[in-house]
Amino acid sequence: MKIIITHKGTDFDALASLVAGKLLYPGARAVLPYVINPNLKAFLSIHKDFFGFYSPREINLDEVTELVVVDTNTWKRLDGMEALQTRKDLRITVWDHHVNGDIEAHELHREECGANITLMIRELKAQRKLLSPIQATLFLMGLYEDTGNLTFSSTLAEDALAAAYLLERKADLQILSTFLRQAYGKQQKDVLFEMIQQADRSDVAGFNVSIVSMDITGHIQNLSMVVQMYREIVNVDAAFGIFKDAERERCMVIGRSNIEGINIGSIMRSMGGGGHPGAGSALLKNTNPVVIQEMIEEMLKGNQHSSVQLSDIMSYPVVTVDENTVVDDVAMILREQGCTGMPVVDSDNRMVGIISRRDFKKIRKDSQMHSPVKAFMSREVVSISPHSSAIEAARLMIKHDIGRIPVIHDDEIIGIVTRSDTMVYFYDILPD
Ligand SMILES: [Mn+2]
Repeated sequence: MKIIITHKGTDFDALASLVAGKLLYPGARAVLPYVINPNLKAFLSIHKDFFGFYSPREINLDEVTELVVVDTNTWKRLDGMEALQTRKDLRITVWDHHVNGDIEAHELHREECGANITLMIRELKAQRKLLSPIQATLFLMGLYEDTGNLTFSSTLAEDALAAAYLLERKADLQILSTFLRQAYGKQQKDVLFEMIQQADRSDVAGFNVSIVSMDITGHIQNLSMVVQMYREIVNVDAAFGIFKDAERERCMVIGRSNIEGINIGSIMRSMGGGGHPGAGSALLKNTNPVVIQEMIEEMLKGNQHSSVQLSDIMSYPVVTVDENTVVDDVAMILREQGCTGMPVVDSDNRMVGIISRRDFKKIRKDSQMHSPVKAFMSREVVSISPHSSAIEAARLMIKHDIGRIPVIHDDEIIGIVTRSDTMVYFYDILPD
């Protein structure tokens, strides 16, 4: 007898992998562990008969000759399979996206990617297996749950391609959101309550910060939302939650910041995770929460110095034009420089305005092309200090609908920051 088995505390990725296993190994029995995640119970209460799972007690382990293990690679995560561990005659196949494990497989399909189902979809595609909409829906639930809707930093391009494939196979997003998005349920409420009970605040490098560590079991959805709510409730500059999952030997670190001085994304990237200035997360294996807390505090202290200033990304030297230059000549300079606008200065080299292609639209008559540029330039000039951040520059650009901001230091234009400079900062400097 060939059986397919997955980890206890079964989540949607594990369940999806069991069903995918049935497609890849026709005739094999899929065995659902006794202990499954709560949100799975709701789904299975409706779909159980459709999938035809076996319970461990329905399987006579003596009859098992072949074992397919999916979404785990660790004996102790299996439910009711202890007797198999010492069997020498057992042929074992493993499909897993976790790195660690102690199951010695004869056939091993192990790769790090966002969800285990992604690996199995690759094989289903290769074998041209047909998927029903219900199967596609379940597979997408597994994929979305394990990748946080493709937002976790562990997500690979292949996960997104697998999601696209499942949507083509008519995965039902309506059903999916019913079972997956239990946004603020009991689990989230319990976590938030425990965080608030701890509510440690400390002053780190002048920032009001709260770092809370707690133990969790299994995957809890929307932890990032809980950390966000926590930060708002305790009203700190930045909040961090360190969630230790002892069973999986890992810590999920989630951060939220409300101020520019703390860049959560860069802190998470230095711990192997990812994110944006205001929000991010990292998944650390075999690490102790105390060490993680110290790492965060160290980075908060160093953050001020390591954060990129505008002077690092601005363009310079800056081409300027004198306010008395005629419009015709300014147009020519802009063309030659290949830019769409530039600062206008007076005889003391102080900035008095900015001229951009948009200002040229004010010109109605040809004769005006011989007027001095000061007649058409914009006098309301937004400028910025070299010590500001790229985020501040981006905010100013959005607020004033402008594409370039002169960088002024001691009344002097020392550079100019453009949309493309800020784009380079937001995309290129960030490691993947
Ligand atoms: Mn998984």
